[in-house]
Amino acid sequence: MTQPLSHYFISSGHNSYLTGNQLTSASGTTTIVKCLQAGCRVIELDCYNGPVCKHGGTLTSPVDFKDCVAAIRDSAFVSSPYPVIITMENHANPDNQAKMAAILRDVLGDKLFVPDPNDARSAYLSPEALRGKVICRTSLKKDADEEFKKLIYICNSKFTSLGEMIKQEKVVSSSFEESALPRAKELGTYDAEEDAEAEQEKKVLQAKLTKQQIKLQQGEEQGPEDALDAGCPPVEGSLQQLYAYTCRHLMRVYPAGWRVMSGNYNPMKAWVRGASLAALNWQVWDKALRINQGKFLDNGGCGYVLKPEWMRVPGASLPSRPPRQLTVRILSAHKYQGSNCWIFKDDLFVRIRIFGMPVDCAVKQTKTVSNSGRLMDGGSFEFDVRFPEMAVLSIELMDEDAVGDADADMLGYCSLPLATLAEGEFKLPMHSASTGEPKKTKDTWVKVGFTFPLTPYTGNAPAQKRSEDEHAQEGDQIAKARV
Ligand SMILES: [Ca+2]
Ligand SMILES: [Ca+2]
Repeated sequence: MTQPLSHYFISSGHNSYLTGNQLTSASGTTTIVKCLQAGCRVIELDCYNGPVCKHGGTLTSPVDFKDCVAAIRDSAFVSSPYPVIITMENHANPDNQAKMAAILRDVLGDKLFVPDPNDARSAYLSPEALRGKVICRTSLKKDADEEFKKLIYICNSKFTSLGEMIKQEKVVSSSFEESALPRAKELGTYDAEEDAEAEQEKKVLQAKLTKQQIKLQQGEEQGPEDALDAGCPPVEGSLQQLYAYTCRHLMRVYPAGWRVMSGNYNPMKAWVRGASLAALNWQVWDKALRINQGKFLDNGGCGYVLKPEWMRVPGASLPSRPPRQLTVRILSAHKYQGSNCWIFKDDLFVRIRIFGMPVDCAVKQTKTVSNSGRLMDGGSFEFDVRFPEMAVLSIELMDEDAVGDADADMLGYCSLPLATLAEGEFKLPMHSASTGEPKKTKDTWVKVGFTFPLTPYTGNAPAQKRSEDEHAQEGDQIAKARV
């Protein structure tokens, strides 16, 4: 934990002062406490005169800035000793910034990190050097209050080109809305797939909104001032350029404004670009939070995971390497059916997904056992994995619906970082798809066997029967993965 902050992925929250949706929910401190306890290390506060925190331009009720800071003080180091970053979307005037500075000093006391004014800031300090501290991040306008300025260690800047971003002498930080992420040609089809999924989610969401919600959404404020507008043409470049920026500076990605029910984008989209902070709404548990949970199980759940070496050394680029073969055997799965002893039992199948670098993403599933709640010998599934240090393995226990896979219900899941996967047979505890909390192992479980030899898989083994097409497709993907 002795490398600069920018060398780590850091578990992050978005609009952390909201307790529910983005339009009408109450502001408060429950989400702040919940995510700090789960290891999240970045709390976002939208600050207005008062000083209060609220979602500007919506019917969300405000909460005192002071209450938020006190909640951060009380829960910051319950789950991890490593630094907590308060990222402030600052809409407060200089007088209120002075009040905020006084509150930060009073409430946090010696937990507040006050940067050394003589530090040239050519690199960020490490999580170890900042252990037990709360750090402030925001963008500073020219008329910013002097006392407030003194407390800001991570300064947000707005860029319109990667070249301009890389040249910065002092370490800075920048924010990007999920749809305005820098485009890298190496991620072409991956982005298209993620965009299509987001577009689909948006359609479903828009259809569900009430008239009042649509009205509110249309009147919504124009996102943070320090971020590139979603309307701007995206910054273009290569992964190598992106890593040249992100290995020194802190990049933050946040959910699109249309996600008014507090849903999320896939954080892997941010991490593959080297972004340290993939800010997520923690108010509603979803796929993105499941992936985030798996990723940050690594490194003792402290909220910081070191980036792969090829992302953090000067001149870094995605290496080309042969895959390793991961085999997942589904030995059995079980969901307790209660006193329901003959009709309408669950139709179980297990879905296995890998979220990671584009070339490694994959999904496979077992057959379905109808009306039983019990699945025996689900079979063996092979995956070629090139970048396990990035990947999250998701084992999902599903109940098939008459309509098909798209409507299948998730009965439980287990997300694991591939970086530290152990070989052997395990009875995996399942987590609730709607809360992320572990379920009772006696009622719901999946028994699995993992093998993941260190030696690269050469692709010639007879066990792996693959069509010509698959080989050709893989060749394309490798070509795309190379920088
Ligand atoms: Ca915000
Ligand atoms: Ca069913």
